[in-house]
Amino acid sequence: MRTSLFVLAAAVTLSFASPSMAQEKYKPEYRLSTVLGSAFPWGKGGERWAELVKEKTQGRINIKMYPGTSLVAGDQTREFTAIRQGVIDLAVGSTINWSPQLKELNLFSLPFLMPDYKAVDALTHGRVGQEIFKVIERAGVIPLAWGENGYRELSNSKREIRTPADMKGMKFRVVGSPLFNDTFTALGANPTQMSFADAQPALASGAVDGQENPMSVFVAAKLSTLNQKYLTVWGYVNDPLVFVVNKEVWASWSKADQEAVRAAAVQAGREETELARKGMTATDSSVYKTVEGLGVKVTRLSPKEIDEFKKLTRPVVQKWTKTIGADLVKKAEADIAARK
Ligand code: X2X
Repeated sequence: MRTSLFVLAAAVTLSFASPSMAQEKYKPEYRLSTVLGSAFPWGKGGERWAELVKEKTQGRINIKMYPGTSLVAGDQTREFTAIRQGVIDLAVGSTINWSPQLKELNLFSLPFLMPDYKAVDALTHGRVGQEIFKVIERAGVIPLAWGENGYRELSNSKREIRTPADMKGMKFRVVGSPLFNDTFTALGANPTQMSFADAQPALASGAVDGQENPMSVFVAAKLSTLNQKYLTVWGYVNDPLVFVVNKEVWASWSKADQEAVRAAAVQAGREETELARKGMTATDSSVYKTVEGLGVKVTRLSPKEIDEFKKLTRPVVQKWTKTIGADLVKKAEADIAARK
């Protein structure tokens, strides 16, 4: 009796005192989900996070990346639920793909909300970003840092698009948030929702005429070889990424390791965002030239031309503001107006 009590006491003391005991709860490998792989800034960001975590935790936390949302059989819109349930340990995910579960995330998909990168940063790195993080945390997932997929530009196989009339009846693949259906319908086009994996054969076969994705995705996924000969730069939506960890996994790590994972996410997010914006800044617009070099007609719209699209999608903004929350949208608009 006395001995067993002693053993028990010793075990309890040890489990508090010895970090190596706590470490036994660590998994040999953690699964990180992304939609896009290492040919894209998004996937590079995921890999960089894993690399920095390994370094900062001296190998205690070992992350393997699963691109193509393969842990949910490619179904991007189920990714958030899988993170919550622990099927996925970590993710670098798009606000678009998680918006079916978290209605506030539709904020970033409101058409023509964020006119430039400063507007994006005013949201993600301001009080709106903090509020969004609270929403994610309330849903049982730990948010750590922001990244970026990028401004989503419009491509198609049929003709140059300069006005909404040019989109009339054109079939577009859109991502899995119903907000995109509303936007494309308001513009007179014919949207169809499908995953990114399904989009590529659909573009190749001509089942759909066009799609919308960032320039970096257009280039790395070689969309010009999938009949995409016209590209309109209209900057209607930017697609931020969020670095997150499953709650139980997070709780299983020591405080020091949690902070290491967070710092790694912040650094990887910063580097990833820079990469996602490369060649699309005021001083370097080389990406557009690269795409023209692929035989694609690139049309860059003036603010006045963009206004026509904006006008037609205003009812969509009004409708979805109710879903997202009028307060949050108002804050976002105010912070964008006040951006430096
Ligand atoms: O599916 C897309 O278009 C992509 C890759 O950009 C997202 O995951 C939002």
